Amino acid sequence: MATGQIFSRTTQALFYNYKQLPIQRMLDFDFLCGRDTPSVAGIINPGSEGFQKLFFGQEEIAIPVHSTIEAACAAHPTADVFINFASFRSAADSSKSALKQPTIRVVAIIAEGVPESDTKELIAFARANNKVVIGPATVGGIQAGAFKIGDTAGTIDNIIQCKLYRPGSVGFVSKSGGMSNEMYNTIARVTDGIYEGIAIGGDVFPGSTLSDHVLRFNNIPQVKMIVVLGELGGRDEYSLVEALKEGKINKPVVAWVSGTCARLFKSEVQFGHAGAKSGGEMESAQAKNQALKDAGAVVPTSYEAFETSIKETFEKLAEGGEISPIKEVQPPQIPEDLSSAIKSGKVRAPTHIISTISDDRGEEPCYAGVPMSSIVEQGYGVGDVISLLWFKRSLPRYCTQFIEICIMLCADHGPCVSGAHNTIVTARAGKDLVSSLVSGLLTIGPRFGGAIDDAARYFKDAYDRNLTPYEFVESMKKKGIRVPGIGHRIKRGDNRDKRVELLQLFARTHFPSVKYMEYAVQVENYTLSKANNLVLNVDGAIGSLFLDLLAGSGMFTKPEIDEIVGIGYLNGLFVLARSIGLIGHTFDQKRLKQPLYRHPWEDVLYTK
Ligand code: Q5B
Repeated sequence: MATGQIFSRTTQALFYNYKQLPIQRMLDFDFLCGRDTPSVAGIINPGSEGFQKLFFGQEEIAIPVHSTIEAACAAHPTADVFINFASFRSAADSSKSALKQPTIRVVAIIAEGVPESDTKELIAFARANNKVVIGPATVGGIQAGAFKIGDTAGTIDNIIQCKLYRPGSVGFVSKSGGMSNEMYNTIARVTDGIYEGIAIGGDVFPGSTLSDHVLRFNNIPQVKMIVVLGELGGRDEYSLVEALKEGKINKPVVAWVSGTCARLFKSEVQFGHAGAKSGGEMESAQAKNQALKDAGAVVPTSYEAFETSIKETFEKLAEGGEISPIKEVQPPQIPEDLSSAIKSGKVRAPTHIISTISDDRGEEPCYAGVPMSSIVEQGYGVGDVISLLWFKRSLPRYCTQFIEICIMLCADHGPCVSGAHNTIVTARAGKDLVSSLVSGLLTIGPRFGGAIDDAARYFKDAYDRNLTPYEFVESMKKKGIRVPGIGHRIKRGDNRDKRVELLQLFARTHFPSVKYMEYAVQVENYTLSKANNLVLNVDGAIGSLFLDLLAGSGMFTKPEIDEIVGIGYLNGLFVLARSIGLIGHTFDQKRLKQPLYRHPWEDVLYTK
């Protein structure tokens, strides 16, 4: 293992697997410490490339994302720390690849449950190549005021509380990541703070050991005293004992091995970490504490007394002039995220969109206030959903049934109509479903299917102004406007559109009033007297009958009806309905594996 410093204020890392929160916490720490460069140079997210936006202080920065470790190392040759957030399944392989990169010096493995045989292999490789492995099963480590791995030291509030934004004089190493957070706090209370803290992880075979880091701290001039928190199980602490006995450590070491309570249990006890289990006597916390004490470490009588031992050791050094007082700095304020500031009621921000028809924020989505479960449990149909989302109210059953009949009757009208033709040609050109559908939908307009709104507008205006059918049709003729809802390419006076008849029958049976529809029929009688193709078509039938629905249901005020007709809701019925058929035509063509359509020459009149 390398000796001395492994991090600095310019250290940069590559972060394996995109985890927004720990990366943002690293960048927030950087900002707090006044670093010039972000400590995360790049992200490796297998299979994806690009950039991830994150905050560096108040500024948004784009951190490059690479799909392979090799590509990331090539792009960021000065980033020498690899922070591995892979799961236990892939952590060993990715760590091995990272260690093999010449640019990578330190690998931190966060995952728990990495197979011991894999870890041993990683340790052997790292030792042979003079590299450092921290973990597995670790939160990482921190060099105060310089560099932090992932979630180490928790929230920004905790980091500020523990003064980790500037270096102190204490080197700290522990097995437990959770306890290291606690100890950062303790150390900040009774000393001038942490210089560097490492959690080696709770596995039986850690990538680097307590003594590895203690020996390293011994070589760092800024570290004046060393605090060690071990735990029962394993023999790692004995290599520290040996180092102390051999005089390899000349700085005061305050140590405690936790787990003394294991003796209170009759059988073998396994604590949270894989390595933390009471084995033989040698592995007990008591034996290790005694050995450390005998070797010259300051070992308290209990964990409660640990803080006092650290305090006394620090004060002795300070009194002896070995520690000069630290110049306190005021860390900058990390800007609060807008979402959390809004949540806590600290700020208000204008919204950019207003929505009144649906809400997906609660436990279940709601349509106009009606939860999904009610829609299903109370047997709502498509007509009810349309009335909630379009008209923002629950309409009576006969109305929603009428809407559903419109949808069913207009779903398709064969392959020869404009929309279906376009869809078929598009599908046969090899285009996808959405393109084929949209190509058909785009034909819906004043001549084809999209005359419902205009039919409603003109019939309403004429009826409300008491125009006779003659006055209405002739006034339209004078203006050069075809009567919307009248006329059909194939339907005739003697070959009526069955759909129109069915809609009329339903309305006459269920609607309280069909005055607008009867007016449209009178208009049809007049236009049929002019030409046999000028029948009331399906658009005209729906347009006039919807006026009756709006006026007769008692659910809409006059201004609301004017607004619906003015905005033009009703073509939506045809668009929605015909989408069903157009999707069917797309599937049909694809199923039939139809080739590219080419219109026959014989069907075109070539003329000058
Ligand atoms: N004339 C629909 O016309 C069509 C007249 C008129 C006064 C009229 C035409 C029209 C209004 C728009 C409308 C919806 C273009 C139709 C639909 C869905 C569909 C489709 C499907 C489905 C048909 C012959 C003579 C001319 C014209 C006059 C025609 N319409 N006069 N008011 N409304 N209607 N669209 O057959 O004197 O000879 O010059 O624009 O409601 O789209 O199945 O196919 O489900 O898919 O091409 O049902 O009526 O008639 O243009 O040869 O005109 O009648 O002025 O008079 P045609 P043209 P003149 S439903």
